[in-house]
Amino acid sequence: MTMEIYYLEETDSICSNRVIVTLSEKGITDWTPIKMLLMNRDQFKPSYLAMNPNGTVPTLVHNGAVIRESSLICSYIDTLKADPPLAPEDPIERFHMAEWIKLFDERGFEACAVINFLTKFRLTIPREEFMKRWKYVPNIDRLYRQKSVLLDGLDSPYVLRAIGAFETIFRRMEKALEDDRPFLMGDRFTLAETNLAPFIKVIEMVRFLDFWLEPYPLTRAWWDRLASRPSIRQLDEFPSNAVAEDSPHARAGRETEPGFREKLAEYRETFAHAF
Ligand SMILES: N[C@@H](CCC(=O)N[C@@H](CS)C(=O)NCC(=O)O)C(=O)O
Repeated sequence: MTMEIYYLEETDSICSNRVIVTLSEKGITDWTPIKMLLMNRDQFKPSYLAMNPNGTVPTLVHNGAVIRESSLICSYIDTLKADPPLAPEDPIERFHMAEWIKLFDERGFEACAVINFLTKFRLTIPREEFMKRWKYVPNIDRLYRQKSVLLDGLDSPYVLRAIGAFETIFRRMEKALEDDRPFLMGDRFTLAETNLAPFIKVIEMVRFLDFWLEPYPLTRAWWDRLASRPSIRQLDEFPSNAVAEDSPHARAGRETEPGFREKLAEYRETFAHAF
């Protein structure tokens, strides 16, 4: 049996880290790491595109079979070994978990990418790097989003969209956690956690998490529980971590915070009815 994982080993690589956290929680160590670098445009090399025509990372290859899409890769990993199970036993609850993951895929991913682009990528990486990369991006949605956020910063409409996505996620989490359950699906840590934690990590890296979660104390406590797990703690050992106060994420976050807080207040005032 062989298992290769093409991934980015960086603290803010949200989709790769979903897979890394899931593997750690399952205690699976017999896999071959194939590290990619977006700045080298590894994701657009013909041999990679032949496996993953989306030109995105991660990709898992198990005994020659290719599995794409981080949330599907995590579900696949959970089937490889029974213990510990990362999904509820009850079939209905399994669908409820899938509903969370769908929300994180459909809205959380874009929102998290926007926060990364608005802060670290916009303020610390030369624009020319992106100009070179944009020539290859095979997906028009991704291209327009990246350009809009890098060129227009806080004025990009994607910023308010990103705020809205996380506000929806946090409001729903706060409600789900009202019955004192430690994790989204109850007593068991599941794929709902492995699929969301890397996104929250980025918000923490740019130092937005403390003020953003002020109205969501149960979600805050949920994150504190997760952050102490070895599977999540290891992310701080990867390159581009933001442990230091002068790290690119911390610096770019501090610079963006005042304008971002205004946008968050604007969203909360205008969309108080949204859920
Ligand atoms: N829906 C995909 C999205 C993967 C994705 O977009 N990954 C980013 C890195 S976090 C990427 O590969 N970006 C390529 C680029 O920006 O050119 C998944 O969940 O696997």
